[in-house]
Amino acid sequence: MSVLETWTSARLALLDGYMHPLFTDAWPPSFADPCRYPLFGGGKRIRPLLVLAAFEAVRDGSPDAVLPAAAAVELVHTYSLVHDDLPCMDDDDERRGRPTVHRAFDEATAVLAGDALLTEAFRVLATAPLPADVRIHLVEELATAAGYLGMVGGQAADVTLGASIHDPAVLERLHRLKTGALLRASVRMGGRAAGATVQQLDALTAYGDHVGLAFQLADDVLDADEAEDDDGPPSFVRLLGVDATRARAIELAERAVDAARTLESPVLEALARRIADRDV
Ligand code: GRG
Repeated sequence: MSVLETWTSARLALLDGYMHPLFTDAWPPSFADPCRYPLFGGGKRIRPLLVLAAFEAVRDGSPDAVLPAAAAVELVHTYSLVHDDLPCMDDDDERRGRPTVHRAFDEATAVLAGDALLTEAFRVLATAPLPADVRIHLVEELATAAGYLGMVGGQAADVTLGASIHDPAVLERLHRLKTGALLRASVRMGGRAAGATVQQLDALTAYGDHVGLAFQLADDVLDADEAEDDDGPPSFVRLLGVDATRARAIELAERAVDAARTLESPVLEALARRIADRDV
């Protein structure tokens, strides 16, 4: 096992231990199922791993105090996928090789499960064993990245502009919000929870900016087949081609690696490379 794999499996076990009791008590009892189904449905947990890696880049010792923040970003990410799959958005029948939540349950239940996942993120974050002023900053980071000024804004741009985008700079702006903002916030939240200095937070922010866009470029490379379909979503592969899109992802990952080096974090370095060159 590589150093990254060893680190990742230990952190995923901690995270799972923290997240497993979520959405167990419910009334009606059946409402726990559509909430747990996407949350424990095979996600890669990239965002919480970034929270933990950023925290550990700044502070030695146990990462227990940051587990609620790591869970919170995964909860927001999971809600976004549930709502993105709905008939009124992408109308997808499958995600991660299984029926989407509205297919496995029904549409109203999927809307409500997404709502519950999003709201639970902020309840969990508020319970983190961190000083109150730090928790407030984390709430602000997550709300900004997830909402009007971040992921939801990016999704609104996607819904509104969609296939009319022909300029890579416009597509980049959209994706810096739609997918990049939550990844960037993940590293910033880890850093802020650990008490990062201004310099450390700047390095983490640069890292998060580069990794946030590299993630989407890599996603477009993975979905390169869709770019050949005239009705497919706007993508970097369609505008730049596969080779240039992959090259840009690698270039951004190397810039993230430079930022990780200033933080002396081999885990952040390895994560940046893995995100830009992933095969799932
Ligand atoms: C509906 C408010 C609202 C927002 C949706 C992020 C987003 C906005 C939609 C996701 C659409 C999508 C599939 C974008 C491609 C990049 C992406 C976020 C992929 C999924 O993330 P992974 O690979 O997912 O981290 P897993 O399955 O590992 O959790």
